[in-house]
Amino acid sequence: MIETVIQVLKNAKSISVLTGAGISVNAGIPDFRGETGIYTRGLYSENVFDIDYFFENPKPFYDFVRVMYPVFEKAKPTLAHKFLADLDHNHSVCIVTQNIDLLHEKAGSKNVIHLHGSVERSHCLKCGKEYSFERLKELVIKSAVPYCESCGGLIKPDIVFFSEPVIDFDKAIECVSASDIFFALGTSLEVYPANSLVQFARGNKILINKKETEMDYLFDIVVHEDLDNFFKELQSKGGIV
Ligand code: CNA
Repeated sequence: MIETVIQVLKNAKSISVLTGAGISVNAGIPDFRGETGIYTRGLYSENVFDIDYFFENPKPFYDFVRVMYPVFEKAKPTLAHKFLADLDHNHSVCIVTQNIDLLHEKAGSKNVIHLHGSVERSHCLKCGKEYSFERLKELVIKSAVPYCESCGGLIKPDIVFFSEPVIDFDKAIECVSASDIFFALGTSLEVYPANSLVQFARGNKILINKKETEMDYLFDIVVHEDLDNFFKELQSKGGIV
């Protein structure tokens, strides 16, 4: 299987990649639905990330922010993130990520579409005042729910909650449909519309995910393995480009 992926990579000029929370698990950021995921362990319910619930009761979401922002801050890119960043040297690469953790940028990837936004900035929902990652981290230590320092409005990170439209989906379709190969990495493919991108892919479709997904049958190559182990083995077999 690895030999086939090496061959496919060698022949490809343009590569599109859909990444999910699984690529950041080895960096210490838990996913939602994996073995040690946030939902799997019952740490937070899906409601916490729903926009209507957030407007009703933002406190549970900010309890998550208080715990997770320091984790996001400390996290370092994994071998898989670095492998993707290295592909930039000799290929045209476009990464569509469902992740909010900015680890692709930390690894050096240039062309990243953040379908679900990121933790980089937040805004006041009333006056639009911008807050940096750092500032929000400070505010949630001082109060259970952070309100705007200028107008008292509720602050919301620029991440996409359930029931909100995703960002740059047209660009994501363009990138996926224009590339020679499509990778889906570390994603359960349970979240729409990110999971529909596979239908726009042409050429080889490769899924690498620890657990089986309900969309495995749509891919040409499916590997159920830890991503870092997979790319380490691929590199050891000369599959670096
Ligand atoms: P998910 O539904 O939690 O699925 C993650 C998948 O990754 C699971 O099927 C796991 O089996 C698999 N997995 C876990 N570890 C590894 C590994 N080391 N190697 C290979 N596979 C692994 O997450 P999705 O991304 O599919 O769902 C989309 C959600 C998750 C988006 O809305 C994200 O914002 C959200 N999320 C993001 C982060 C982050 O930014 N790092 C963290 C948690 C959740």
